[in-house]
Amino acid sequence: MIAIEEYTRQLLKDLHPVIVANRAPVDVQLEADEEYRFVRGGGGLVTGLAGLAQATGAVWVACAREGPDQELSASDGSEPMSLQTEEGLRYRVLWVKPPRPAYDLYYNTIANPLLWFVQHYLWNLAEAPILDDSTHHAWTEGYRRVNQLFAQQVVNEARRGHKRSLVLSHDYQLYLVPRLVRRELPDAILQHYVHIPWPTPQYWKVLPQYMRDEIMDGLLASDVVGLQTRSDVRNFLLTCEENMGLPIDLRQQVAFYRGRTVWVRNYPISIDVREFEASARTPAVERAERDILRWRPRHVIFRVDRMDLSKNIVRGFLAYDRLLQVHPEWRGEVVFWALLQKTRQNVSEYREYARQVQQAVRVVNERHGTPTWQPIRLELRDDIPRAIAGYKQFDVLLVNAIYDGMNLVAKEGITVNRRGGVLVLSENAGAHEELGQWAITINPFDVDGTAEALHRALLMDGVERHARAEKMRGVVEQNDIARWISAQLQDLRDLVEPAAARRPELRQLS
Ligand code: GDG
Repeated sequence: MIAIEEYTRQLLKDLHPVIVANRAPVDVQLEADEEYRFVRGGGGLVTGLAGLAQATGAVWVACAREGPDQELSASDGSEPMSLQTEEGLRYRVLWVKPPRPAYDLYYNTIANPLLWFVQHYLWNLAEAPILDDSTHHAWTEGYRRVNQLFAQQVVNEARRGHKRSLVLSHDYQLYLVPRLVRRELPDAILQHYVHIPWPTPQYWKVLPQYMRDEIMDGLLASDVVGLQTRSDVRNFLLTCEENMGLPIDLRQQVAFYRGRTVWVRNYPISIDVREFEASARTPAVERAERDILRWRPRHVIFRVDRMDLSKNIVRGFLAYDRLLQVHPEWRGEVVFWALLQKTRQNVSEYREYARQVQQAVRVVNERHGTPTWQPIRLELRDDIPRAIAGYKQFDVLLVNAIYDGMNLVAKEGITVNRRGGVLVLSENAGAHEELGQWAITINPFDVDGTAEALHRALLMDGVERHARAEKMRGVVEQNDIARWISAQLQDLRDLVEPAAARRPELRQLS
């Protein structure tokens, strides 16, 4: 469990914390014996917030998304449900139960294709998006409606307690929640954290004005808006200024809206270093590592990703193709191992992307492969122990995201790698602000540049590789997940509390 410092504990003592996220901290599985099993969910958000939920006993408001969630939550009254994982971690989850069609519009029409694409600059604007009445319908009947259901559960939970509420809401699915909660709970402390990049004000104008204004109005009801990087903070404030006409202060990192001061801060998300190192020593990981040792050649270039368009998987293979053409000496000496997970298959762009990824692998393997050597090893599987074994064994880790909020793969990989592996890192991944100095930086669109970066990484001598790896490990160790949590809570104490005490009349205006 993440250690929470004493002042944090003191701060939380007088508050009623509520975490709000689309996903619950556990994945619900229904076993053959009709018993439910609760497995800790994957991903950075859960790792970060699970520690906080554990330490504070915060209720976690989340969506009943799929079959087992829905079946379990159907028996749920209006009280939070206590769920215990096999490791003995207990969470209190309050389910939001949107009707299936509303959830579909919210998640598969607005959040994932539209907002995710806007925030990662994924549209080819000459062709897409085409917004029409169906988008408007998805916004009003899906996104707005599900956000209302979330806010209602937050308010229900807040009213159960007698203390002032601290509502920590998360990510692009829930931008309207802070405003909806503020209307009912004017005195609550609200923080909304955005895990994905915040694009420029101009790019937000892909969305119709009512939509982008509603998003900003929603978020700006928070006391603090948290983002991953300094560049996200700047883009957010410029969006306030240019798209909303608001006064801002870039140096103080604040926007002024409806008589209130909104603090905009960057908190780079991270990993639980100690826990991650421990997980790298588990039997499942060691088993996977033994398997890798059976087939690995001298050099392994590794990547692990959800098959998301933002991760730039196809260009990664094109760059490798270039490497093998321009530097044929690597043929037979290296394998590019890609461990990929299918994701968001209800969205047509993702189904098409999965096809393109597999096609690119076929082309490279046919072009360069020999009877004894397959240049790319593609594994489509959801297997965290195997991913961690890959982290331990890589010589080069390729993270070439088009844009990425943070990218935890980069941080996890360098933390447990045993070979002085080199990180080839996109300048547009949030992690680049912390690690860029010791990684090999690439422009993710430049496949020749990426090929040269891979070449340089493969050639780098042991002393330099280990020195760079050591520096990067140090940065992650210092800025680990406990720091992510405590920096946010410290700001809530330092920024929100004094401001609220000094200007009570303004709080009432919201
Ligand atoms: C979003 C933002 C931001 C690896 N193999 C498997 C698996 N993993 C884990 C990794 C890592 C996570 O998945 C991926 O995290 P990323 O941060 O790289 O990327 P997103 O999923 O896009 O996360 C991102 C993050 O939120 C946190 O704020 O950093 O920028 O896009 O932890 O170890 N997970 C599962 N199966 C595997 O085989 N389930």
